[in-house]
Amino acid sequence: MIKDKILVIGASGQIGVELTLALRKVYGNANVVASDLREENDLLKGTGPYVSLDVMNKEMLHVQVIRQNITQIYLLAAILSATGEKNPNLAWNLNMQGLLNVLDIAREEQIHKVYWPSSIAVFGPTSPKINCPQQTIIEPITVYGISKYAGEFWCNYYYQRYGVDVRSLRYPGLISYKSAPGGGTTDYAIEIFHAALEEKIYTCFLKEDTYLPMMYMPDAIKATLSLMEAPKEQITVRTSYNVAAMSFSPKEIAAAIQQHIPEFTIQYAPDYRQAIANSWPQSIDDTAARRDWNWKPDFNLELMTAEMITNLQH
Ligand code: NAD
Ligand code: AKB
Repeated sequence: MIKDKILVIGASGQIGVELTLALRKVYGNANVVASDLREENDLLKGTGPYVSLDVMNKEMLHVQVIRQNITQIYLLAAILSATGEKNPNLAWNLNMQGLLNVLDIAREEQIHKVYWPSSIAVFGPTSPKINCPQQTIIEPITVYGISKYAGEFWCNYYYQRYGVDVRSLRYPGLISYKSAPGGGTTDYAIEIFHAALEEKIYTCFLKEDTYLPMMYMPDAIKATLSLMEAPKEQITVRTSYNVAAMSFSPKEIAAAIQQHIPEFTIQYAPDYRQAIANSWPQSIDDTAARRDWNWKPDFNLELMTAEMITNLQH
């Protein structure tokens, strides 16, 4: 049996840190190589190999894949929705070229599996708002959403044409306490916890009734590992799977936090991110993920809030 050797690209980011640690538990520390453009995250230090790597430099990436005998690649390097609107060209270039570099190398080196996350940002104002289906009208209005939707079809293309086993999830907004978020519209749902514990007041950049699909990081890691471990014949979606856990508004998460910190207050000053949030669905239908690889989340708003507060207090 060939032992898997994994390369995580973008390992110092919000998902990368936790996914790298989770993969190291499953595959062994030495078999998961973390890489990023920026320096190694403190939580990764001493837990396994780290290389400095720019996914835009295809030659350097190729050398690392060969040198390290890589058999699986997890590509997490991207520019998210809010930062993307400030620099659309940069977002398009990184999000597209980074993916194409990885897919090409995966094809040439016969990499066993590739993981690449998409997002609920693929959906646009014409998509259904409630329980947005897997397949529906998809007309994104952000450069991030456009790049994710195009990326989904590149994944499907490399699978259909070259047999590259690339798998993908449309993550909702991810909430976590270990590493900071990287410039998304859903980042408010993390900032609010830090503000509640430190200043006891939070000024939210979205309106109080803005519902968005969200997920606690342990569920996102569970979904990712389940998808990647599922037998190939069970994967029926080769663009990207909808995955859902919870949906709430700023007003509702503030109320959940007040259950633990009664003196906490929230005020609202919507900015350019409101238009991005308005274009996304409020909730997502993830029937295909539940059917194909038994997806089921563990955390709702109350459980996630209790865990976030406990963990941030320590
Ligand atoms: P992040 O911004 O926290 O992390 C991305 C990492 O990629 C950073 O550490 C950054 O230094 C690195 N990076 C940037 N350019 C690079 C380059 N040229 N070469 C190598 N590394 C580079 O992002 P994240 O939140 O961890 O997101 C990871 C992936 O998941 C992205 O594709 C994102 O679109 C997707 N996603 C995230 C969320 C979320 O809520 N966090 C939701 C949906 C989808
Ligand atoms: C963002 O807000 O850009 C991300 C996402 C939902 O893709 N968190």
